[in-house]
Amino acid sequence: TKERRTVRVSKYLSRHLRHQPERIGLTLDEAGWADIDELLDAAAAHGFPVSRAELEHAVSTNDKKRFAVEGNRIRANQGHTVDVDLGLPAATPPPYLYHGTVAHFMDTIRAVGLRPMTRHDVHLSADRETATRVGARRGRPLVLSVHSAAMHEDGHEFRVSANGVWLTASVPPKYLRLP
Ligand code: HQG
Repeated sequence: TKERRTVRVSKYLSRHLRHQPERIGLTLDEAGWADIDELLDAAAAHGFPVSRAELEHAVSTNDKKRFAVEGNRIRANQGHTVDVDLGLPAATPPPYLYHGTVAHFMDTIRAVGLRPMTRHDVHLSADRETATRVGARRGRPLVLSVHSAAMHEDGHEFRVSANGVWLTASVPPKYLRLP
């Protein structure tokens, strides 16, 4: 179906705009932008032809607004493992933010707090529903509350991505309220 094709295109974009641009010979600039024509040429040359219309449809209908398009460039709004500087300004978080995870990470999280693991930042959600969905990707979701106002007061920096994901370098255990 068209919808399944769109999800495939979105996953292909995520893979190459967040994690493995070099896999298709694509170069991102320091802020994570790729030239759309270069991306489409690279995808076609590597066995995954995508039309400009399909790309635009995948971007505009994306459930999490994962991508930004500006003129002839595109980037992922968050979730990178490659080294990029999105250039987001530091922002004041709401008093609490939420993180969805699963039980088998909890011993480590209790001991060392939330770490970015393979990504650039710890990803936090503004509401419990979103955090629940994030945790549910891995199993039965557990939602942790993060006392972001206290962190901010103590000098931890927060940024918010263009699609509303809150990002911070790490969350020490003392700011976590565990379920
Ligand atoms: C866990 C998706 C052990 C953490 C989602 C998570 C999100 C620890 C996993 C975005 C830990 C990392 C990010 C510690 C954290 N010890 N485990 N100290 N600290 N963890 O995928 O937040 O669909 O890198 O709880 O919706 O799950 O791709 O992060 O389970 O927005 O756009 O280590 O990815 O967005 O996993 O998800 P991830 P995440 P997209």
